Amino acid sequence: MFSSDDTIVAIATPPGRGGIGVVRLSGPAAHGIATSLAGAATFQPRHATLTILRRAGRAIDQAVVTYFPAPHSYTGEDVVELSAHGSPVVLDAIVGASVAAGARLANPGEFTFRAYLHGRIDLVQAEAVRDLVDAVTPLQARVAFDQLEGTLTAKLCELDATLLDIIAPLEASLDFPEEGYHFVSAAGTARSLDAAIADLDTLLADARRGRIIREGITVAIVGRPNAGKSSLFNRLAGAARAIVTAVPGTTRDLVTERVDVGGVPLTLIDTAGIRETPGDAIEEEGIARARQARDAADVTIVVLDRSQPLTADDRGPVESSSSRPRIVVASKCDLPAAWDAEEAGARPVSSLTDEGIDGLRAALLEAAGVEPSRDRAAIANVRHAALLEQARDSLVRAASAAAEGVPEEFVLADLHDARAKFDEVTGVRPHDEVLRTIFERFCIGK
Ligand SMILES: Nc1nc2c(ncn2[C@@H]2O[C@H](COP(=O)(O)OP(=O)(O)OP(=O)(O)O)[C@@H](O)[C@H]2O)c(=O)[nH]1
Ligand SMILES: [Mg+2]
Repeated sequence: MFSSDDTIVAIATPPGRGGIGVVRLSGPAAHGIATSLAGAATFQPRHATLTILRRAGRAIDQAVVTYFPAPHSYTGEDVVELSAHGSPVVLDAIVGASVAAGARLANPGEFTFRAYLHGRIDLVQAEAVRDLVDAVTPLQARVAFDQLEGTLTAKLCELDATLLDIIAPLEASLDFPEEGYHFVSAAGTARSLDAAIADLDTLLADARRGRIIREGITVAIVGRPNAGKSSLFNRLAGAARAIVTAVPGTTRDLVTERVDVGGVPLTLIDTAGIRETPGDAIEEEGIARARQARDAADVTIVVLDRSQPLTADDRGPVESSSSRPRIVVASKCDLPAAWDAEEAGARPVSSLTDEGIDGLRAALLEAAGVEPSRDRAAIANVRHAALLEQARDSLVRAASAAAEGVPEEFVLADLHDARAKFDEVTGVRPHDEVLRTIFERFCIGK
């Protein structure tokens, strides 16, 4: 995919201006290029050296040069970091001088790819680097950092060791083909496999939570006209985004806003009030969109006005959302109650006084399946989840084959398939296509 015997260069800090900007070189010529730019004989490993970088004798900038000899560097190759003043003009000039001295411009993700290629990190960790750089909430950053620390890889190693323990006696009994299942009973194998499947299930159960942390969830706010949906939306969004009036049927279009709730990015959607007999064609279209938003959302908030008696128009939103994650709120709880919220299983909230709003935020995370206090490594990556599902299928096949006393080689074939999927997650057996899609999504300089 990428060639890796040359020396690459890129600006490692974000585009724009800053106090400092870093240009990174990696490859066999990194040290030589840096010394030629600095007019120095050599740089001491891992020492910050203040020097002046020049191109064709003309000074570009003063910079701090740090040399990390292979293999103790980010990429596992010789790496030099040049910290100069953070001006795009200066940094471009340093990159240009490096290229003139023999470096090549790095492709997106190429530094991390080299780290992977030289065994400094596995594929899960490489993906974690990208997720960490891309994180927009503190929780996303923490989950990514857990993966960078190798939490998922460690779990997969444990599972793999369990599989090897099951495989070894099966392989051994293959050497005695006449009788079958020599060193282990078929039922015992099936039992061990069931335990391994249960372990994998725990890991997969976390995958949904991981996806939510990474990608966030959509929350649709629905209810009859004038129930207080837009007011609640604005309160949760922390800004007066949607129009609020005393006129029923104020909201027509869907209004969306991204908010961070407990580290999870939420896309809130305010919708038109749903009623059976819309006033006009515009309201009718608004209601159709409200229904679509409700059906597509991960969680629905159904708003019932507690200050008014319930009507037939309240029943629709309650009933249509009952089979999916949803929260029923009793709005305007600062006003005298027309019905009993507790009896109706609704959480009292007031967008005016803020009562019940914090509790609602926590309930949203719970309804989405993210408990904010849980502190486990999560599979945040669709690629990982898909591969582990496939591994699970193979294990289930192997377990039922063993339980039926099917000859060992068939059980073994499925077990080897499952291990191959584990290897694919960590990148022991990568496909070029997979590598390309993973590293393409990096930015240059990472
Ligand atoms: N006292 C009080 N009034 C509220 C509260 N929430 C909303 N209201 C009032 O109820 C009326 C309707 O509020 P909206 O937020 O526009 O209701 P909606 O459900 O978006 O209405 P539509 O967009 O027409 O479907 C407005 O007059 C709000 O001021 C609340 O918590 N307390
Ligand atoms: Mg509204």
